[in-house]
Amino acid sequence: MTSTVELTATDIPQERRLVTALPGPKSTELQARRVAAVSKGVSGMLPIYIDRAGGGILVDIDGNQLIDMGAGIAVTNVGNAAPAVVEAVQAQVAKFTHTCFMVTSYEGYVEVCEALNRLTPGDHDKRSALFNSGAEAVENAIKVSRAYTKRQAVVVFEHGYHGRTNLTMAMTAKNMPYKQSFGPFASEIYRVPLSYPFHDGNRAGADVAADVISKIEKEIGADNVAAIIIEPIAGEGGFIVPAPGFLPSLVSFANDNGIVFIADEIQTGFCRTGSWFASEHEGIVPDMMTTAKGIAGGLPLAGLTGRAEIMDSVHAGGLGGTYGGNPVACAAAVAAISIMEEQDLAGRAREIEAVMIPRLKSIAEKTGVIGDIRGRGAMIAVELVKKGTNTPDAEFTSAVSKACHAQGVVVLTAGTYGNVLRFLPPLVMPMHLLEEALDIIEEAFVSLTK
Ligand code: PLZ
Repeated sequence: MTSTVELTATDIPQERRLVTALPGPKSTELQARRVAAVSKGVSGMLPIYIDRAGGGILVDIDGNQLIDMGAGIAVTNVGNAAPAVVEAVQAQVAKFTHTCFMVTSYEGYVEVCEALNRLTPGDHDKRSALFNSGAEAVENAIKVSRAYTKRQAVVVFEHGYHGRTNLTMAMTAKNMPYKQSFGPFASEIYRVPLSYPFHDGNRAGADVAADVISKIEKEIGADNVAAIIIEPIAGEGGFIVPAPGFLPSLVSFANDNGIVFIADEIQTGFCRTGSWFASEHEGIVPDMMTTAKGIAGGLPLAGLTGRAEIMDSVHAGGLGGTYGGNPVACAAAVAAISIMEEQDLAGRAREIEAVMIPRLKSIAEKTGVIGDIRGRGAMIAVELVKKGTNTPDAEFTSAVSKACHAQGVVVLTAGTYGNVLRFLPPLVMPMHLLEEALDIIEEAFVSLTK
């Protein structure tokens, strides 16, 4: 067990500080090396190279200190290089780095599975398995659902994102940049509409779900469906929170028809939305859940957790991989989970929401270009539109994001239409830095709408 550490335990001063223009000379030099060495297929949002990070700050190699409003895409929920994580990793890495859990086992893997079984919704008997990446967890969720149900069809949603491997590309909605020219894609994937209140005229969740169910029955046949998989809040799709009732209706349809209901909580999990998992906000109990990102404080680890009878329906040896549940990543996860529990980081996420929402509302009123403010906890976004309409404005979104970057605030974009500015601060973000980031975001909006 890790000892209690202070909320933002880092020796990096928690202040934004620009000592060069961005990018600075050292980053510029590295960027040239990158272009010569790294495939162009791997894009980079900011040509800034990081030296150290902690709390709410990223320090680049030129000494600039940036406010981190992205947490490496919802990963460093406990902060970067959180001392308890560092300590656990250092201790483990000095003992052994790898055995392959399928060859000779170790406690850390079991401990992470126990934690997942305990923390995910529902008090039924559960089992878990560990993998290296979110996409790999999703792939395995589909494998297990198909083995359990002896059916093949998989239902996915518009605006959904599940990864970049071949199966998960088929499951991901957006073509550019994820799928373009990478086909052929896996078969037996069926896409249905998502409840998207801002763009569907605020239709009731149960009504949209009824349409989805009818579509499944007419076009696929409920008894051909192995799994329905959904992000309780669509992440890459633009932090779309489905209308209340949408998720529960789908869960009861799945339960009534022997379909495995999978919540992809890879982005929403681990206190991000103000509870351990976003499924809890609607009181749903998924049959299976995929997790990754926030689970291990930045080390690569992913989990698949589900009802014991589903998870144990696979033949021995059917699941695995060389590195899945690597001991160093497991040690990091055990430490990160302790931090989240001891410091009530779900409560912190709710505090972050309480600060952000009124500030974003005031920016919306001042500028008229924010059509929707949404999300939960420390997973908040604004959807940008042409003034007075709900027509997406991707160009303006990119301009705001660039203006924030130039001032040393790392914000991310998202959304099917590229017009969503999303905020995913580490949950240990000091409040004064959050306020400063919001000041800079506000300045960017105000100056660009003048
Ligand atoms: N499911 C819900 O959010 C990863 C993708 C970044 P991996 N999201 C960030 C990018 O452009 O590649 C994600 C997710 C949800 C699955 C995944 C996939 O997780 O760990 O990136 O494979």
